[in-house]
Amino acid sequence: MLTLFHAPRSRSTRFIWLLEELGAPCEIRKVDVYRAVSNTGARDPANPHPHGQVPALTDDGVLITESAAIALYLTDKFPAAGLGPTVGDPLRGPYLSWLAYYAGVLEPAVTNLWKQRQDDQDKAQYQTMDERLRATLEASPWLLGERFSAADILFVSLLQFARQMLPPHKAYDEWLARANARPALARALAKDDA
Ligand SMILES: N[C@@H](CCC(=O)N[C@@H](CS)C(=O)NCC(=O)O)C(=O)O
Repeated sequence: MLTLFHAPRSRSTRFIWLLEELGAPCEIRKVDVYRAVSNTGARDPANPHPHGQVPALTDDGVLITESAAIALYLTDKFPAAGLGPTVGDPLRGPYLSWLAYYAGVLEPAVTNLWKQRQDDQDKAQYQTMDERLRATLEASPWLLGERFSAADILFVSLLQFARQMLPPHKAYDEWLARANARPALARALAKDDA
């Protein structure tokens, strides 16, 4: 039994989307992550995430946290949906690389940009990331070429939240538009704050 610990319009929304893409049954349990709003300083005791954040996923009591890990866990658990290349597939390496790139390169780069604290090295790294992503998306519709995957969901969901996290460019806008047209996303958004 899967349970997703979720807050509307947050990083857990992307997993309602992924679960819809996978056709995977899952209980969605809303938790409070906004300690400042609730103004108690306490974590929501219903949230098993060790930092009191979302997303968190449990599978028969086993806890999985961190977006890249949750994406890999779910696509491995439901391989028939084809949302993540499995071991032995030549795209497995690129898939793992993009998931790790999301957590290790994109998230820190856009956080520095967002908080306006980029030094020269951060600016250079951001530019390198932009060039690599653009080149990938100018050559193919998705990060893995013709194949849509959970890696696209991680990256695109950041753009859905704040398009300005990547520079203006047709390749990004078209990527976003392709992803936004997916019926599973519309179903997910209907459940986001239900
Ligand atoms: N590295 C984590 C980041 C999770 C995260 O920052 N979640 C935000 C919501 S989008 C959160 O729970 N913020 C509330 C808090 O930190 O107290 C992941 O990718 O899963």
